[in-house]
Amino acid sequence: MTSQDIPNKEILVDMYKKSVLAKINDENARRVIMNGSLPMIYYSPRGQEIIPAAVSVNLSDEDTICTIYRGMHDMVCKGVPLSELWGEYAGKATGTCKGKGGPMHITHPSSGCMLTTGIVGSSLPIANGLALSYQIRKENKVCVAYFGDAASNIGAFHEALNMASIWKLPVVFVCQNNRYGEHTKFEKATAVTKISDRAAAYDMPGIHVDGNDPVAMYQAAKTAIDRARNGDGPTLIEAMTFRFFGHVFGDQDGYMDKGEKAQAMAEDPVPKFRAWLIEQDYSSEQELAEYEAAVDKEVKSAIANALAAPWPDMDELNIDVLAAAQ
Ligand SMILES: Cc1ncc(C[n+]2csc(CCOP(=O)(O)OP(=O)(O)O)c2C)c(N)n1
Ligand SMILES: [Mg+2]
Repeated sequence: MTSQDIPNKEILVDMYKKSVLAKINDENARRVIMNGSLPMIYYSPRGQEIIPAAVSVNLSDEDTICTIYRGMHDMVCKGVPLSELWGEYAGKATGTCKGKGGPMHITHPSSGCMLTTGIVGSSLPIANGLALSYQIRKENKVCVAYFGDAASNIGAFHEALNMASIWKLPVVFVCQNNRYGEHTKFEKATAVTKISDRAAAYDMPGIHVDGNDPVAMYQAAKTAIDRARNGDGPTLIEAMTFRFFGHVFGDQDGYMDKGEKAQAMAEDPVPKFRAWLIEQDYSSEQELAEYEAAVDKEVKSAIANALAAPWPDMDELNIDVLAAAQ
């Protein structure tokens, strides 16, 4: 590791701001579901904020991501505008996909969010396709594929790693290992102890990292993104984390070990990062509190605007589709 790999104060504060934006956005999502103002299916990524925050500070505006149904943090950290994100969650004409995608299919190419998918494992081969286009066009861009631990047991994961390796694609595979795939414990469904070990089978580096540790996660992301950008090929990152709210928000968590969730929540990575920044004198209570209040206001206003926005026009049914109805 060189001194360049140690994030400076500005990067650390930027990373915190991204992670707390994700946390506040999630808190508001759960609030509007619970109070009945926005009935939507929601896969909370709460607890996993540090991973996309650390990845995103290493990406340019032109770089892209492909993510999954649990990708709200990944999207806001990459810069998908809150107004359009919430418009899509609410199924309104103001959404990223004009209300035709809904919560599981957010796409916003201008901020680099190329795909949100509900098909487990499919973010990886699609990220390969994007990365191949950057390579052919000689664009200095990188694509990040986010996915979960259970996705590493799907065929598409293995096919994508193999292809990315033989073609040295500018892609980074970021596995957010939150210890569960739906209602099944990671250890029960996965043959390896470390998913990062699977990288060896495809002749690429595999990094196993504490995804809740901001500095370690930053270094892992930087190493992999620099490698991809320099033309040296893909990396598999396995970022260890924990999912606070069950598979789909509202599930009763009966399949989880007693106490493991409480323990993970007691170690909440976002307030921990906040306290560390203040303790190290990288930021102040006042600066962070002001930012958090402003972000909360911004999220609430995006939600209010989405709820008040019009539904898509009926004509939209025949727009953006391969074949229009006669
Ligand atoms: C191809 C496919 N198989 C099965 C499912 C059903 N399914 C939805 S989420 C999920 C678990 C995925 O877990 P993981 O990859 O760990 O991601 P997480 O939800 O924990 O973020 C499964 C099996 C699906 N959506 N797609
Ligand atoms: Mg999982």
